[in-house]
Amino acid sequence: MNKQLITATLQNDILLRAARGEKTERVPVWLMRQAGRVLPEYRAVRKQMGSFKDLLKTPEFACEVTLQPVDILGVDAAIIFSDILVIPEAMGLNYEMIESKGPLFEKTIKNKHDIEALQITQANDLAYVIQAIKLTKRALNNRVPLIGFAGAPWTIFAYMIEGSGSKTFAQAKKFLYTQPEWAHLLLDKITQSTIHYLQAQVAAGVNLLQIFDSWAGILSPQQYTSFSLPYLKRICDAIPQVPITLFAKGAFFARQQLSELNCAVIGLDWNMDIAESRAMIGPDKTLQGNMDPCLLYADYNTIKTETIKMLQQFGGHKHIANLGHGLYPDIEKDKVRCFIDTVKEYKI
Ligand code: 1CP
Repeated sequence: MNKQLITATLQNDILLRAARGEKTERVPVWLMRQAGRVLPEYRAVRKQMGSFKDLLKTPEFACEVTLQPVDILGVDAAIIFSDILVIPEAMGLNYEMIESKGPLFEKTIKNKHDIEALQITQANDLAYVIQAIKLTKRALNNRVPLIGFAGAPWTIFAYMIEGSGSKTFAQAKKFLYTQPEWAHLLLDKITQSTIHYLQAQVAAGVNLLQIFDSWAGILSPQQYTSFSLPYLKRICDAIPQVPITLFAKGAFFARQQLSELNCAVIGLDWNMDIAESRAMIGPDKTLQGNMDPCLLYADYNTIKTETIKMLQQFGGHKHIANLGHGLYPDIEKDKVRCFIDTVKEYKI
């Protein structure tokens, strides 16, 4: 029964086919942060739950908000409602999500001793996420694929050192320059934890994985080569079962190196030129992205014409349409739908 559930055919598998590089009848589409404050339906569940973390840790509600964009917006995939910060928490660093400010950790990593005290996450440590995935798979009833995700080791490292969001992540970068050996030890522990966590997500039924390296762009090319790419490589090599998307925001300098990793899809942000990216990455990988999220503040006509221009530049194949970063919470739902409908109506 369980095996049947996992191998059952999806009614809409266009996103998976595009991720595998197959020709598709149209361009598939989903949006980073598609579940969230953009939807009044999300805000209602969120209000009922009280805090963001309570919502995250209640599988029934996490499942409900994961399904919302599939039902309301018509996207070609669901992404499990969770956060990249569940890994630092499982390793021993508790955080609070402060309303309209972002995450705040009680304790940060300062030295070797702090790193040694961290646990390596095991497959069953994040049972609430795994339970949410299982519930969501059942509720989706094979309509569309389910995307699992985690933060890239460097991005998780940055939050663990800094203790909150930051414009520069100067403390995290200082750690790389002053304590490189311990930085590698911490990155290794995060990588092991992330691999266990992603393997558990795959076992629970996710069809594709995305790794968010949201703070890739603040590193120099040399630092990225030393402190991010080897860990991304380990993750890609450890999970051959499902296609992996690497989204390294701002890492325009690393596009060629990313193309050498065992991933199926590379996410582009809106600063990255599409033709230049294709030339650097080569013909094999599927590309995802890359509309400026702010386009969705424009009028409907502008949204349509700019979306069509983007689709033409990607060329129709080996492309998964998305924004170049997450949706902003104050964008109108109908504008989001306009972007999605334009992609779905576009004739390759
Ligand atoms: O109730 C709310 O609206 C809180 C806002 C919110 C939401 C909706 C946060 C706080 N996290 C999430 C969910 C979330 N986070 C998803 C869900 C699935 C979906 O995409 O629909 C995902 C994939 C994430 C991933 C995530 N969390 C990233 C990587 C992607 C990115 O935006 O670069 C990062 C950096 C975080 C940390 C985080 N979580 C929340 C906030 C406000 C932040 C950023 C803090 C900062 O600026 O440093």
